Amino acid sequence: MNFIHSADFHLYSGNRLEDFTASLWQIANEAVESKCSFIVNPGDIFHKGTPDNQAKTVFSKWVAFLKNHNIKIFSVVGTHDYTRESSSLSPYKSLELDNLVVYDSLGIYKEVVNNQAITFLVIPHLWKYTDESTLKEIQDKIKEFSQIKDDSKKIILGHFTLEGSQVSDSFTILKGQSDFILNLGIFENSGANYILLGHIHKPQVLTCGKSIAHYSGSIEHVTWGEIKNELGFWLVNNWGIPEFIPLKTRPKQILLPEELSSILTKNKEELKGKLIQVLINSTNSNIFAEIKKKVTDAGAIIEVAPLKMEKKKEIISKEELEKLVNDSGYTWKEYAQEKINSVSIEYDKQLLTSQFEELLSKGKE
Ligand SMILES: [Mn+2]
Repeated sequence: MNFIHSADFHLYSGNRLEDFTASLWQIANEAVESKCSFIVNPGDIFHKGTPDNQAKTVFSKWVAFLKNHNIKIFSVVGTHDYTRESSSLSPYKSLELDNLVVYDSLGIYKEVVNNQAITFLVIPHLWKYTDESTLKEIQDKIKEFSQIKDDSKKIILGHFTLEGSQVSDSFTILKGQSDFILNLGIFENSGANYILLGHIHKPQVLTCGKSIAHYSGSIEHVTWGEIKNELGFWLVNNWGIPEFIPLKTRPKQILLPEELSSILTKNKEELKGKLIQVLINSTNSNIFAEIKKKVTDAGAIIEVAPLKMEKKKEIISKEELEKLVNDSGYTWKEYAQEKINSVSIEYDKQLLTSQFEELLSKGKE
């Protein structure tokens, strides 16, 4: 039996939905070609707890296609799917579809797929994650899970941060940082065949003793801070070791206005089909419009393949940032760390980290 592990779809009409959709279909096609019986998604199918119709349509078509190919989906409510009253997946759960299973609470679930018994231990996004009792509850479930001695395959599906996981090349989650962070060590005697996770957008494998955990990462870059992350998903053949299958995604490039000008003059073909972000150190919308016009005036690029420009968030100039850092008496690294530590929500922390990475690399030039 074969299956795919892919998390963090982040479907949202406001963020390059066609690019995310393209990734989704690569996964579906691979699932069919590799004769997968099911796909697991440990969280964040949608970017919003109340997803828009476009995003819902994309997902619904995907589910229908997989249904026609007799491929089941096991999904978990993630941070982004979650709202206090319900979740983006609640309507799907209510439909009781044959091929889409929605897990929205901590628990052990027994399933049968093509005559193969599978036991899932599911740890979705949990609202009261700071609660000591939540950790106790999870530990009790792991114990209960470990005591199941039957012929079923045992899979842990979770949407949380593991201590030691890498958000980006230069940022690793350490113990004691806020958010719902678990140590892989707690799964040591779980007896799980696989620990398949969502939440961290960089694909990676973490090990601790007998425990091996996989993050699939996201299916497209959700933020600009993530653009260095490789993109793909895990394919498991015949209950073997997961194999990383890369996704073909739109190339992206961050440019300073002068770099853009240079490319437009020398080799505008280079921009074809790329997603470009131009860093402008001004909030003046005229300047943004002027840059956009320059790109649009290159005409042929847009005609051959759409060149998109995402509106850049306000960003301070290199000089201003240097002054801020110098005045603070910190080194660049300390300054960035200080800013990152000042936010309390882990996801914001990750985004800020990614943004800082970008700022710092530009700042050093
Ligand atoms: Mn996510």
